[in-house]
Amino acid sequence: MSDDGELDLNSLNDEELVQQVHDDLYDGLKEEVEAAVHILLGRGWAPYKVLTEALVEGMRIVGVDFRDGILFVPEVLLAANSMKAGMFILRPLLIATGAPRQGKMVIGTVKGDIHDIGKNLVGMMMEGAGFEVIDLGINNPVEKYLAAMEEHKPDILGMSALLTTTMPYMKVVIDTMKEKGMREDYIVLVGGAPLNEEFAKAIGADAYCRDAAVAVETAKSYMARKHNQLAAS
Ligand code: B1M
Repeated sequence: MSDDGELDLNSLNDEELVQQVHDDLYDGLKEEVEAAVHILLGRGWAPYKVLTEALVEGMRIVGVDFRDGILFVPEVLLAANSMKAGMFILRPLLIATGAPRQGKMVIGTVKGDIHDIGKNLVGMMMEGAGFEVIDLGINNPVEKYLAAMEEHKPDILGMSALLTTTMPYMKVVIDTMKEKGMREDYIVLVGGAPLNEEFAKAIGADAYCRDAAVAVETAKSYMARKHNQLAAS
């Protein structure tokens, strides 16, 4: 503690500082979260480690108390804004890996759903892995996905949903792609907390991605398959 009673984040060891980020995220203290992210990076932490151990884990704790009715939407919004501020610092570091160009992905959160932290994270990690990412934002109706595929001609369509009420909309998009005879032209990857592999299979997606790291690995392996098929034909 400093003389004026303020906690000096620099005085905390790594473990205490990560704990403090969880608390500050919970309390929606954006500036404190930003300061701690800078300190952890300054101590040589890899951006991905800061992201997962400090920010994502902090948001997981927020999610538990949101579910249990201890936190409410306004508090969770503040926590989300603090998380985004931390992610904003990490973004250039995560995407500046100089990875060779892998392919192109259009990604968006489905209609009726405004959760975007996970989608943003997937976008960042994909960029870091060498993918060009076109982010459609939140609350996307099928028309918006179709227009983006037409305009950008991506290799991959990524969809995110965080609500059990919005995840079925992914099937609407995939069914429309089938009706238009364009389903086979794209690799469709889906993700979001309430999804699982079974659901992805049932709606006709190519794969479910549990988290951003899995999304990158899955995208890479599908791109390799696509290139092999093209080479063989
Ligand atoms: Co919402 N919310 N929320 N919320 N919220 C959840 C999802 C909930 C599980 C909370 C709970 O009850 N425990 C619950 C859903 C319950 C259900 O459907 N079964 C819920 C609810 C109910 C609601 C409202 C209905 C609340 C209300 O109004 N009464 C409302 C809905 C609004 C709407 O969308 N129409 C609402 C609103 C909000 C806020 C606006 C306050 C805020 C969102 C702010 C924002 O995103 N800008 C919010 C938040 C923050 C959450 C929790 C707490 C955290 C979500 C998050 O950012 N996680 C969440 C609790 C939880 O998920 N446990 C909750 C961190 C993020 C890194 O993880 O998003 O899972 P995640 O993404 C991961 C993977 O899932 C995966 O990779 C990501 C990175 O590793 N992934 C993909 C995600 N998308 C992918 C796409 C891919 C691949 C992988 O494509 C290839």
